[in-house]
Amino acid sequence: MARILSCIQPTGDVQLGNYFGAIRRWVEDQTPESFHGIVDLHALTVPRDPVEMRAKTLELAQILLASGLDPTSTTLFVQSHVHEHAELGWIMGCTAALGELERMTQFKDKSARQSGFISGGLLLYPALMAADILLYDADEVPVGDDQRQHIELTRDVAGRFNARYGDTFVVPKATIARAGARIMDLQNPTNKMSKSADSPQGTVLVLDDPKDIERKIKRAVTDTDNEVRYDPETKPGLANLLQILAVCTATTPDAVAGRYQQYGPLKADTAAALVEYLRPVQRRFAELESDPSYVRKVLSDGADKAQSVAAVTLARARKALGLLER
Ligand code: AQP
Repeated sequence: MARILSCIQPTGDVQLGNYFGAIRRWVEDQTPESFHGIVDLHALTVPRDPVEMRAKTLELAQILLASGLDPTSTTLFVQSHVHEHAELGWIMGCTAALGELERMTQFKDKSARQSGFISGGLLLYPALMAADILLYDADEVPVGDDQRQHIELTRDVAGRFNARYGDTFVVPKATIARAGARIMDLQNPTNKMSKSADSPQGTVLVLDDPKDIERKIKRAVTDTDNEVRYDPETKPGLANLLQILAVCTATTPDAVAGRYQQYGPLKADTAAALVEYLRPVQRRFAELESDPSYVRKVLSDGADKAQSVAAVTLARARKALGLLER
């Protein structure tokens, strides 16, 4: 059974891309070998409001459980509860080259978008992410397409460490879904949908009211030739809607495209399908919201389980590096 590790940041409201690219796959593929972290330390690459940080961390755990993660099988934990992440993160920062980190697309995009202060953490983020993955001897990392480059870096630093200090880490591979791996912003369909993008009308939130979901889908930017065809290059807005409907109806974008002649009915059906798709998650979320102590207990148990694995891997890395034991 493959060991699976994948994480998500409590950086805002969970959007449809997070759900399609990552969360739904965590749920579908979960086994006792699945580890999923809420990576709060990653969220600190930009200054955060502390009150919101706590609230968003708890809310994200509730969304993950409402989505169907089963804590009797999957290990769900908060990254900062397992100190081994920060420690191996430093070691990985010393294993990655500066040039490698500077080449990361996400670093270039996010640093270009930020005016003024850019934290050192934004550059080091992929080193901490490598640590997140390697601590759990993960074979597979189910992520959206935007994370492909970070997983490649993880593979490179794991290989480099193993070559320098002896076989220590499992070299993982990214697993990317065929549909839903890159959901685009509905208003700017050449940009990926993102929690932190300032595009409220282009971003569908998992907890959005059905009326808002309908409105956002119906106003999604498409093109003017009104020919229904799956072509992400020349028709990115339409391709995005076809992807969304394909995931909701468990088929492929091409198959969905074959059923429509006009954009209007396609948009109406996509909105309706998405509302139904998210309805059970929203219902379970409302139930869990009223019981925060249950969620806190899940996270506490999850941290214990995660740490029992992470500590063994970190000890192996420390030994390989020759760090003196106490
Ligand atoms: N648009 C997307 N389509 C498909 N998958 C996506 N993911 C993110 N956006 C899309 C996947 O969601 C998982 C968790 O992402 P994250 O929270 O770690 O950060 P991110 O990739 O940077 O996602 P966001 O929403 O854009 O967050 P912010 O705005 O905080 O940077 C990952 O597996 C990711 O691939």
